[in-house]
Amino acid sequence: MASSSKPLPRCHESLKELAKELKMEVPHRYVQEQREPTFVSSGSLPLPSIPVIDMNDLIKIVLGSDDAVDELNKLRSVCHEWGIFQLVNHGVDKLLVEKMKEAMVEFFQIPEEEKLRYKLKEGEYEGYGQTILHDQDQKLQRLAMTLFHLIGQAVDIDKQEMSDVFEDGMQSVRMTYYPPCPKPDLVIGLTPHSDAAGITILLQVNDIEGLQVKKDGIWIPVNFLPNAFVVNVGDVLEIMSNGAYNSIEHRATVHATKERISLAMFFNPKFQADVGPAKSLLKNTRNPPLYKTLVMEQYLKEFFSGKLNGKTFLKKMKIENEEACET
Ligand SMILES: O=C(O)CCC(=O)C(=O)O
Repeated sequence: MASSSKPLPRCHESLKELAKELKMEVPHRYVQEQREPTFVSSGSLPLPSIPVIDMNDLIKIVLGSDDAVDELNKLRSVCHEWGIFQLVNHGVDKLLVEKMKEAMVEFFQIPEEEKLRYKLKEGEYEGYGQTILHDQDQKLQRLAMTLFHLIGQAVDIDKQEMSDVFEDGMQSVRMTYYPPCPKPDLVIGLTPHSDAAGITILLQVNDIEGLQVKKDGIWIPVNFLPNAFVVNVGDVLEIMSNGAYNSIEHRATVHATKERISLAMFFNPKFQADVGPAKSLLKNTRNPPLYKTLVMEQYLKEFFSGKLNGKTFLKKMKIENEEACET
């Protein structure tokens, strides 16, 4: 699943095929007239780095250690201020991650006709999803569930409520191939958006950077740490936390001469779960709900009925002041 459709028009040729045909000109339909500029570091203004969360430290909380409170506080402030972090020591075997990456590179080399078998339906993405994750699936789900519990605990959402929403929830994958583009400054690889999911775990398959996140109105490139998973806070967590967390708006750029491949794994609530401010949180904090509640099925329908456009869908989920007075 995930945040859908770039404003790029749907076209029958694949991006890889198109890239082969490209000489020096970018077809007009791919040109982004008004791309917001990227942060440029200088001596006095170094590139802000995405916070790092160490799973080994977080695990102490799961084990019930009292001296791990700082780690939980760090997780809360990172999810609030950034909505993205690099997770190190995540426990997923390095070799298996390498295998997944190799499988993805191979996937993008298979003939187009064969690849079409995996293509997502119209109205979803111009990317491909498939079960390359097979071997890793359970480990990744367990990791995601542990993160959900900790992220919930950090803002006073009951563990049981997180389990009720996310245990055996929907998981989906998007692999995206970004072909080299002779004029990278003119195009955007993936339109700015936040993910509809609870969390997204992102992997970059080769070492070509391209992910950028919007922090305090500025687009910052993400330098992936070796062996780390980049974890995005999605809209569902912003809603469940009643705004204590912020989903991260991100986009992807393309490289002038090199292809880039990314894998986004989306961890979502169950189809029947309510997506709304967590009941235990509202009770524990006595705050009024700032977002509406929709059943996940309906939430997804509404999300995918619009175009990818920053965090506009989330705005629609917000309860306006007058509505709040009525409830
Ligand atoms: O390619 C990337 O690094 C980002 C991918 C992404 O944001 C997505 O698939 O939703």
